[in-house]
Amino acid sequence: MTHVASARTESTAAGYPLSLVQSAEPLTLVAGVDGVPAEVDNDELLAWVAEVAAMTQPAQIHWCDGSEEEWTAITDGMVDAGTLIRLNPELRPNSFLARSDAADVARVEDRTFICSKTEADAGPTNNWREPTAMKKTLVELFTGSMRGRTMYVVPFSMGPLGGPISQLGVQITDSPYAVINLRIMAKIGLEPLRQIQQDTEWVSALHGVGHPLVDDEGNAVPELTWPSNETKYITHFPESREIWSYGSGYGGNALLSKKCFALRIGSAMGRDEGWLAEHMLVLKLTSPAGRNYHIVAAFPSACGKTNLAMMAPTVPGWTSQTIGDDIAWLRPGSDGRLWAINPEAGFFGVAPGTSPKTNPVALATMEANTVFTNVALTDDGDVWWEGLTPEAPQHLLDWEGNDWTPDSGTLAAHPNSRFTVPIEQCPTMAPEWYAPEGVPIDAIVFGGRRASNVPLVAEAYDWQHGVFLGATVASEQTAAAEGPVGELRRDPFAMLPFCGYNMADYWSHWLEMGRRLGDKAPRIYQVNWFRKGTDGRYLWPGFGENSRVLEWIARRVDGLTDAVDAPTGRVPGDGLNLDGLEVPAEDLAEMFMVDRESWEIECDLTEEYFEQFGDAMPDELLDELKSLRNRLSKI
Ligand code: GTP
Ligand code: SPV
Ligand code: MN
Repeated sequence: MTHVASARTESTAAGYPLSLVQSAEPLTLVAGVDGVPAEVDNDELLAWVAEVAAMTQPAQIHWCDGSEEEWTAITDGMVDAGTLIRLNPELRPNSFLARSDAADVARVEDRTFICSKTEADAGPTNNWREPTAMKKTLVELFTGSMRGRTMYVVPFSMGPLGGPISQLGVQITDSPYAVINLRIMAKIGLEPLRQIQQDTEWVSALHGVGHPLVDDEGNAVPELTWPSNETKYITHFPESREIWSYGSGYGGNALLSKKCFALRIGSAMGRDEGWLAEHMLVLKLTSPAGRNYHIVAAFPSACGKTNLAMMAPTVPGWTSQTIGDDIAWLRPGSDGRLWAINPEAGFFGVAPGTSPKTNPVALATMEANTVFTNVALTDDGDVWWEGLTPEAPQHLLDWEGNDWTPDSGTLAAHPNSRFTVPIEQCPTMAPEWYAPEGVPIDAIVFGGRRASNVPLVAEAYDWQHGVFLGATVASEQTAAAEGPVGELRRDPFAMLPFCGYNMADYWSHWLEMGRRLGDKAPRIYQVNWFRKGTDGRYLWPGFGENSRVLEWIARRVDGLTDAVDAPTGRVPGDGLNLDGLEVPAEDLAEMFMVDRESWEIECDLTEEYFEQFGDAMPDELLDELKSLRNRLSKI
């Protein structure tokens, strides 16, 4: 470990406004000396770590090697400090429960900023801050913010190490919770560190919880079970490929490899370099004849990506394997097709609703080596959440650590409580997860939570129409972000909170990708598992039965089944395989019903939505809106 307790002053090093520096005492780090790994072969990295240490003034620096011993040391340390609870090792070996602060339970979209040079580049759907002013605010907040803490330096690879689609990053954090989660979510340690050589491109990601253990006067400040700060900033600098996140320890706010890098910075990289970074699951579906189909699907947060990625098909003879449950990076390959990898190495999945019925694969995945956050604790030291069992245990400690009984009238687990677990523990993991070049994509699916209007499945007429389907996704908001749960909001491509640049430019980039792929482009579909009847019940059984929809998509891809033209896209008619499924004919009809009046209202809302993008709005999507209106006028 590198001890820098004496470096109690701000850095003069490049990049920080000099006006903030009181008395500079820059720190010099040298590879192989004082706990800096000999593997470090990038001067910029050394300088950055030194600058951050001089600014944040931690008690020590720890470079993570990603080893088992390191995991054990960190988890033991947290358990001793009371910031992590070890679960019963007989029931859930090497697994832990973390309880967050009640004010730090989800992504904070109103505190998330895209700091591109111009506001137009961030676009109307992102919060924008001028980069220099934002850095000044951040430097003030980060100054001294790690006093008394260990500053961890975590090198990581997104995607299989050394793969052509993979990317490298380094997260600095003062949160051991973030470190143990990162070790599950990405490939961390000395191997990725070795790959960051002098000229290698890498993303710097600085994270601080904002709760120093020593105050400005040098007095000790008590530790908290979940250190965080009321002031939160989740900021992105797409031009310099930097992330600065302050004040939150939770999920996407703190595991910077995930939404901040793989989606927000990733999407900006994709725009510049000709690829796509998407909020998509990746799965491999195999027919009874052994033909493999690779499908990506974009659904908004907590709308069923993990479920579909781990689905157990109910259609006889079909199997499904998991490649990713949240993020896909897609690139045209040398064969002209679109190839995808899952850049993550683990799942950060929603716990509530996960049960032997809805997702047995997820339950098998988390039998050991799992970090749970904000679920309930059973009396025998295991975990519980709403939906896990039909009946709740008689006594629990809820996600805040309070006694709980079924009569409490509160939720035992937070609705955005999560499990973090390595993909390698997933019994349905496809071996292709390791394939550096990824898998060739056959179909792209868009979906959301829509109680009305949107049919169970529809096929886009062509790529441009598919981009329109993606651009017009709306979904009922879930607990994955702070905000009014249940309210219908636009969430284009399920990327509203994750697009690192102007959403209209992002649509243009997708249209351009379609032109580049030409007749090798995957087909595009829209699905909706959440349509409700007038009585408020879900019309479609969902979960494993969703395989019926994927099977129809697979047959369409191979030209083995016809489809019927409908206003919002091509639909199966009587082409869905419903053998053995008891869904009343009226329900099925309702799932595909197109109500002209409510669709015309939807078109008006789309027009209004598109208007905010002004000149950046691609004409192709305005044309698609006209075509939709035209098709509706004929029914
Ligand atoms: P993020 O990790 O937040 O990006 O979300 P995700 O899309 O991976 O969410 P996840 O799969 O964990 O979604 C969980 C929620 O969707 C739970 O409330 C599930 O019960 C519900 N869900 C998933 N699939 C279905 C389905 O086919 N039908 C219905 N009705 N609900 C579903
Ligand atoms: C989401 O909200 O879409 C997630 C969880 O996948 S988080 O990583 O917290 O963003
Ligand atoms: Mn997500």
